[in-house]
Amino acid sequence: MKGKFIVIEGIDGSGKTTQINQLSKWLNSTNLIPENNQLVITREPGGTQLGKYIRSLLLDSSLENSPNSITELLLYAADRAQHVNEIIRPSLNKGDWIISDRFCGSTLAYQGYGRKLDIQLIKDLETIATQGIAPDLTFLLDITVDESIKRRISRRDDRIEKEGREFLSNVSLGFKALSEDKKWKKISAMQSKEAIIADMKSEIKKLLKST
Ligand code: T5A
Repeated sequence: MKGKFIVIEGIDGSGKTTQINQLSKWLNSTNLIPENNQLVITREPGGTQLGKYIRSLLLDSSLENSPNSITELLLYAADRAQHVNEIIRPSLNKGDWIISDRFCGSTLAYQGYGRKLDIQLIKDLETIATQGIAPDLTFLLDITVDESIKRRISRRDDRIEKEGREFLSNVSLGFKALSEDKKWKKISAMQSKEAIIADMKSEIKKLLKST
């Protein structure tokens, strides 16, 4: 793969969107991305047209009969398979850079540690959906569960956010464990927005030096 694939993970409200906007401005103002290539900003679920439909099925909190845990897992896997095939693989082959708001780590954290689904099953689906594509760099934006709840107080919760504090605490523990296992770059997202972006820029520069 010629391009670079960067993923931002974290619990709800950890500041992923905020930091992706900042990173995008910064990267587009540098000459780090080769001249004939571009920066692709995307997300899961919902990075493709099909994925947008899947996203609304997954996050709609008004559904009378919401998806059961296995259906939910399969919908996230279907969204990812489409995303990898339609956006991620072709962009990386062209040499483009990708920043994705969430990827496989979110499924391990939410459906594995949150829903307590079988981790091996999740990994098997990950293999099917990604066909070997993996990020070059994953950031975990780490905030406390209290801070996550505080930052989202004025907004309506989606179906996953409605699961509440205990679920989110398990997801948060999952992210911390994954970040150690998988050597992600864990950044305290309790810092100012400026301090967080400075840490991220420095890790991206290190990635480029090492490749
Ligand atoms: N999901 C996803 C699964 O269960 N399994 C999976 O496999 C996948 C891929 C997706 C949902 O689906 C689940 C996880 C999610 O519940 P999403 O759109 O990714 O939904 O959901 P969120 O993570 O909730 O996205 P948000 O947009 O709500 O959160 P962000 O992007 O992390 O946070 P952001 O940047 O919008 O910031 C939130 C607020 O905090 C402020 C911002 O101004 C904003 O008001 N803020 C800060 N405040 C103080 N200090 C800072 N440093 C701040 N940074 C941001």
